[in-house]
Amino acid sequence: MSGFENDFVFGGATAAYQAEGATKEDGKGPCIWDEYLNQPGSRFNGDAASDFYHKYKEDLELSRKFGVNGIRISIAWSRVIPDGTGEVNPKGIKFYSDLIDECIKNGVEPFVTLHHFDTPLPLFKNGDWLNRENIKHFVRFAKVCFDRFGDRVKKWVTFNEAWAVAQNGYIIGNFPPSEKYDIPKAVQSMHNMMVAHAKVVELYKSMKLSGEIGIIHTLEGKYPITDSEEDRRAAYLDYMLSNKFMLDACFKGKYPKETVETIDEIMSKNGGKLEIYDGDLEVLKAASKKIDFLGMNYYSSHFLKGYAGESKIHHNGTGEKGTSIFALKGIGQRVNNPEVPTTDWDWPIYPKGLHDMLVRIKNEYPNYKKIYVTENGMGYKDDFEAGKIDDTPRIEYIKQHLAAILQAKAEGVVVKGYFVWSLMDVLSWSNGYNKRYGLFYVDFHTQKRYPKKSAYWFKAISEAKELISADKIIY
Ligand code: BGP
Repeated sequence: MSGFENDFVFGGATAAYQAEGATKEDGKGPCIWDEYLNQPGSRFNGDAASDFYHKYKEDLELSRKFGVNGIRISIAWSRVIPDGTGEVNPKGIKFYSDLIDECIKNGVEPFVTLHHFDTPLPLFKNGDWLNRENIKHFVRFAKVCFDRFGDRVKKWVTFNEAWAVAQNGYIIGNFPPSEKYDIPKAVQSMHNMMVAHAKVVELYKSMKLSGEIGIIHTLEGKYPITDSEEDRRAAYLDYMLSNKFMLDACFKGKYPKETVETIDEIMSKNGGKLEIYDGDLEVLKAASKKIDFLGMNYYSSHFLKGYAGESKIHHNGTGEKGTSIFALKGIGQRVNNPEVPTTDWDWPIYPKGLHDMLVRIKNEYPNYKKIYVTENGMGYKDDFEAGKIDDTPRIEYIKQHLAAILQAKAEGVVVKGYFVWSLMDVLSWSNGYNKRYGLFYVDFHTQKRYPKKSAYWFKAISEAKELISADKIIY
């Protein structure tokens, strides 16, 4: 396949807390990040972020001008229901209503996520996704959103990256509540989020609105670094924990025997046991028959080596290349593959992993209907030269990943869109503002936007519907 069909979405992605700023304006309640990133010693926070709250019209106009015909936004739960459970905030509703109208006016289709890491503070303190009570509050929040915006929003996403919530919060410790190596909590919270997802899918379908609903998973490929039995086993275990457990929940509507046995093994090595409550499996089953699409975030793959020791992790949050450590008890160790380049934050750049994962979804979950690649992009320390940002390495990164998508499409995988993370530069949760991803550069002092070379290139491919070399772009 040489090109993309006419209805392929060339989008840009954002998330409420990373982009909006205005964290205390118009009755917004705090989410967990407002507290977490305002603790003494924190290097940055999202108080201003990219000021999308005030500048969204400009960002959407830029989108239109640069051929971006889809946008991922998320609705901050605590802007709509400030304490997560009580009164609805009319100003929060108005903000999202106006934002959605503005997207549509500009021909930029909104893909709207209900949970992008930003649980309202009281519910977070209450146990977040480990507290099953919070499921019903989330379903209520979803109902408010479907009631108010469901006439105009045609693409809904329940959760963004439940794996990131669980892994970063309970295993790596670089997201709140900053716990480390607690794999049992991570697994339990993932299961609970899958139940919450399934209940929201059920709700949406029962409302007979004319749109579609899906979920976004971050799906990193897991490859053994050698062909040894131990390394293959490590890759298998990491794949099971990070990817297969929740894909099974969403698209098979159950945890097959092999999944249950492997997760039990991982849990018992780490001193825990997964609790599945009465009715959970029925809810998962019902939603698996109704889900309309899979959103797949893909940045990287990992190379695994067998590992028999205790868990040991160092998160590279500053871009000092080569400082990451990641080894998990009962699973394996992620190691450097000398043949694969990495970003400054040690993320392997491996477009083949995207192709392989797309094909794997098609083969293992034949009921998947369609996939949107809902995030892909390159964290990069952009050089700002008097308003010119030549980010050719980012263009190369995106181009290679789009080529991987084209290859998967040629092999029969249904992929209907691609969203660059991120539309404009935004806050990076655990890295700050120097890890930039945007098509549009944001000067965080003035909040002025500057199209990068990648924006001009993205416009060219969105118009041509095929890949174009970066050399063809006059910038
Ligand atoms: C995904 C998140 C995004 C975004 C992106 C880049 O996990 O959905 O919100 O942040 O990763 O990650 P980072 O900012 O950590 O580099």
